[in-house]
Amino acid sequence: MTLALVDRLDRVRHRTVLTAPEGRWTGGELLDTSETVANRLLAGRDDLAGERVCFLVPPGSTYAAVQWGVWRAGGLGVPLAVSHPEAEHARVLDDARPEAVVVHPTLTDRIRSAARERRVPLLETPALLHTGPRGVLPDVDESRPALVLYTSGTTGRPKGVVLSHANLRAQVEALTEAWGWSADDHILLHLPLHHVHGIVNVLTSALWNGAHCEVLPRFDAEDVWARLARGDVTLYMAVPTVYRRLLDAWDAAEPRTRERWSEGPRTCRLMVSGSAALPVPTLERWEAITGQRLLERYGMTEIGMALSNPLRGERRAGSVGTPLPGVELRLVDADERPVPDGEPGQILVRGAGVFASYWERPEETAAAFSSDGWFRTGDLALVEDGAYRILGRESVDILKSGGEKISALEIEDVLRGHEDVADCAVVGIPDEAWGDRVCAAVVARGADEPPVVTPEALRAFARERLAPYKVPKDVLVVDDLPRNAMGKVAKPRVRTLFTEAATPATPASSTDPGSPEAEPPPE
Ligand code: MCA
Ligand code: AMP
Repeated sequence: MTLALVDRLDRVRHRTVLTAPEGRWTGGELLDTSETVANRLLAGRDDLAGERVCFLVPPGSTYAAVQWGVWRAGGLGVPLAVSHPEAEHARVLDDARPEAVVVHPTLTDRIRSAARERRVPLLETPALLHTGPRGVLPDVDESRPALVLYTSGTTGRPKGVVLSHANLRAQVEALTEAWGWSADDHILLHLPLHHVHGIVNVLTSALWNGAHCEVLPRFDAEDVWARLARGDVTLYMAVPTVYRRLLDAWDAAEPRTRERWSEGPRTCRLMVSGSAALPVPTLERWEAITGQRLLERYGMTEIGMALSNPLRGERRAGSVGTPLPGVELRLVDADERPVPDGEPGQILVRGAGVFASYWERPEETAAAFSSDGWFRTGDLALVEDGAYRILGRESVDILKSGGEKISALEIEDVLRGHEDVADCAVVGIPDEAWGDRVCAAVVARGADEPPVVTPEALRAFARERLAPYKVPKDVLVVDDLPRNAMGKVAKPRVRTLFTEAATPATPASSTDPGSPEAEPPPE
């Protein structure tokens, strides 16, 4: 059986489906190149049979050809983040144990030593795309695993979420129906391609529907405005930080430029925001400037998209709407009994889009599901006039910055590895631009005056070991961490250290429903 993802591309053999820094590709070109990649990866074997293939490739048509090629060879794709340092890649290699890493030559330096130390072969993309021997590609059943996406959790180190082809299909079909995707759509893509948002909501949905996906090499607010201003983009999806950046660029522009920029989005049929709470002032300002009322939706790596405001009908500010087609959702109390409308509860989700397991973590997988198969999201919400409002997360240790999920515990583990750090606590401070601003309070080892550990040295230490968005933006060296009666670090009081130290203060948007201030007492 051919994968539906492949069949769908076959229907648009002669249409342009990708515009990327490498050029324009039709569905047929993407299919042919992914077949070459699949044959090269198979190297004479019948089926990769779920072997992991990591790939470190910038967003573009090569990325798509590699991803589709891994799938067509029966492999399990593990996309690596182009912004991450080698230490993060090394941890993924240790966890996923891939049989190979496909790498774009511009990124080889970022993974060469880690791969060599682990004896994982590196396959560079130019060679991989060149036609070689052709063989019969395997039949890949939809129940087979397709992707491992790494996501931060409450247990420190990121864990791999295994999504099957059937999960991806269910997620894409739900969005196709709810958001009215068609082959006439043209979407811009500048989101990173190691997350569901960029991979499923944008790239895979576009290719599934034979639409045109235009890949920008990176996010640049002026470039995005210039593209939108041409008036041919029909769909746009981004995180709240991106909309905020676009608003800042608009504010800084000349009146005539503003006028031109504002005209472009008026021809879009839909603009979507998600991955973090959309502050109401951002929604309102965007509508005032562009005439577009953003559609806010809610999702998670483990489940894809679950809740969405309607395509047609009222898009309510501060609300994430109602369940998407095929998604079952309930709110429960601490005993996992459903709560009545108007009362807060944890979101549980069931459905064909929901993942089945974390990669090689049976205990964490078991803990993530209730006995009757509901996935525990750890997010709190309530139902208000028939629509869901997200209240925040149960754990103070999960932060969201610029749409990136971050574990405070993971950062603390790394900082504690610095020889001059005795202890530390990482918190998220509500921030208009980032959502949560990652901040670290650090107790220095020894009694030097002034302390030997400086914020800049610690940030440099973190930068070598962690993704850029996990590097604390502010570091405060303190004598002691505030603790509760049980001796546990009191994170709300750690937050106060930063809000008191801030000059001028950076107040949270009072209308931001995802602000950690909205969480219940965390201890
Ligand atoms: C970059 N920096 C960040 C972030 N991104 N700091 C905190 N949070 C971030 N997200 C750092 C840079 O390393 C740099 O640090 C400084 O901030 C300024 O960088 P800048 O060049 O301005 O940033 P950028 O490269 O323009 O990136 C900002 C961004 C990007 C465009 C908002 O973070 C982004 O694309 N975020 C989207 C992530 C996403 O797709 N999330 C979906 C996952 P320094 O100055 O120290 O060098 S959630 C998901 O998939 C679920 C299913 C869902 O619901 O969608
Ligand atoms: P990730 O694990 O990176 O997929 O991030 C998923 C998390 O992002 C969810 O569990 C929520 O906490 C958060 N999230 C996604 N969309 C929204 C939204 N519209 N409003 C508030 N939080 C959101």
